[in-house]
Amino acid sequence: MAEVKPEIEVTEGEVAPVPEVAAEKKPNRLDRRWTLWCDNQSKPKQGAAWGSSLRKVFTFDTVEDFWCLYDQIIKPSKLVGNADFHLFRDGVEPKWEDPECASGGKWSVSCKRASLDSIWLETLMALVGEQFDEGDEICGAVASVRTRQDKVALWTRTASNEATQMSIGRRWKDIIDVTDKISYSVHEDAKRERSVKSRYSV
Ligand code: MGP
Repeated sequence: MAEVKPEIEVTEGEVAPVPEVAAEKKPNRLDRRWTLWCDNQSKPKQGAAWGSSLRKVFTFDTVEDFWCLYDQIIKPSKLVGNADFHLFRDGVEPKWEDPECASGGKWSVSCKRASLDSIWLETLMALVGEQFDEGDEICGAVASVRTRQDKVALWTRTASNEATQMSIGRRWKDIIDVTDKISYSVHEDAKRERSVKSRYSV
């Protein structure tokens, strides 16, 4: 009987790579690493500083890990009242005090509970999929469950750059497909006063 030659030569002890399978299994890298955080402020401890219940959930940098996380974790609409999800660039804390956020602000949209999950998912995909021309300006996004009205916010880095913020706001509004006006507020203003006037709107 004629000897059957393997298509890929292997020496003893080596594992032959099968090109197609190896290519399929290679993870799809994202341009950046992202971290999901959760903040459950439903039962705040008396005297506890804001942020003391903020926890890192998971950091990822592949499409596969993003979808795995998304599938495994509860949707924001199922969070208890007064809780938040934050998806931020890895290394940036979802706080006004973080150096990347300190001079920034946020675009925010109030929504009914029924639209919270879809707005959040569209926003997540826009972030990890780098759908903003000004990607370096984006710090992250927050989904907030509140008794009054739920909210999703997009945090950006340089509040003073009106042209950049307007461009991001228009793009985000288009992505999440809302028709009502959305507005931009500055973290520095929020630090000073409870009722914050919006700086820009689209
Ligand atoms: P919030 O959670 O962003 O808004 O901030 P919420 O709960 O929807 O209420 P709103 O009516 O103010 O929009 C609520 C409060 O938490 C703020 O007024 C601050 O006292 C505090 N807080 C929120 N953030 C995001 C920060 C932060 O980054 N740093 C600090 N030090 N306090 C914050």
